Amino acid sequence: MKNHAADVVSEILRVLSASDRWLVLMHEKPDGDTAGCAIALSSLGVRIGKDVILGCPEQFPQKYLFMLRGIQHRVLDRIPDDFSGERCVVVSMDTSNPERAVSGIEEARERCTVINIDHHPDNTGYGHINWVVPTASATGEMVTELLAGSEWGISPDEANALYAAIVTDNGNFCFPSSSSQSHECAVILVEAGAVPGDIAEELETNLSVNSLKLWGRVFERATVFSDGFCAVFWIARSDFLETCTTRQDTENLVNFLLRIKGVKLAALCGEGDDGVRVNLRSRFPMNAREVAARFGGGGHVLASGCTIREPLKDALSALMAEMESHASSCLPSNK
Ligand SMILES: [Mn+2]
Repeated sequence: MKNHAADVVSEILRVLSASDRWLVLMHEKPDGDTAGCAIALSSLGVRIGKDVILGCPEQFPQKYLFMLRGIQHRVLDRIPDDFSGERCVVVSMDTSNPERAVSGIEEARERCTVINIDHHPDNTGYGHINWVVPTASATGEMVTELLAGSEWGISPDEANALYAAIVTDNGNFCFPSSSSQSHECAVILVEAGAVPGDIAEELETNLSVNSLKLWGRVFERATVFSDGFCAVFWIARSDFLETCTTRQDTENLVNFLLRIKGVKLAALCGEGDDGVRVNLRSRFPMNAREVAARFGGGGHVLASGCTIREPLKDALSALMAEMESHASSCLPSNK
């Protein structure tokens, strides 16, 4: 497999090897990619005798519990103060900035080495070692490369976690981000013991009836606008309460809007305690990240997000106006 960055990879392996205590972190609202990467690296740490903490900024999502295979995780609201010294390393997975990480990562930087492994193009480079590969379809590809290139190899459980990380982020190799590199990683992981059929079953047959009831409400509200190029739907806080669901039941829900013929820019607005969380998805030539950036958000060109601190109704109309103006700037010939 072609090596993205031999120097940084060997530097990361050197630091991991030299450190006795690893704190491996997932980002807020953990998705399959951050969870799979953090679990795989934690599993490696346990396997080679390191003292490992797998840290999650909030409750670990039920649907990814299958990846843990006995690896303990801890919900952390802050990086522990005693995590300090040259034998300690923090590894932040798939996390583009300190705000999305367990809090205190910038202070921890003064006390120990911070490694930042990510594929978000807007990564702020907050680590001592920053390995950012925007062309990777998932951070899982990078961690596959890291482990495959190490003396420790990849165990079957780690291979399963990394395979799940990759397929959840690149839509089962269907998103434009999927590359020959993605498929090469799949070969490495299957040879290391990943079982794609089992992972697909874990990932695809885990719905609760409550989440379907939530989705039913949301689908009912689908609105297509801007000459059929844009689509939105929304969730009020009361929908979560009445269907006994949480934001975790909405991961990738926005992708359904892109299945409407002709839609190239789609958004899901979810009302939360601290504003309206917006998930955006686009197809070329529309740029979801540009729209998210108008509201202070970020992410990938085709998949991004932001939070709008307005009442739901106002957030929705501001967002739709921004989407409409983006659509007309991208597709002038269609107007
Ligand atoms: Mn990712």
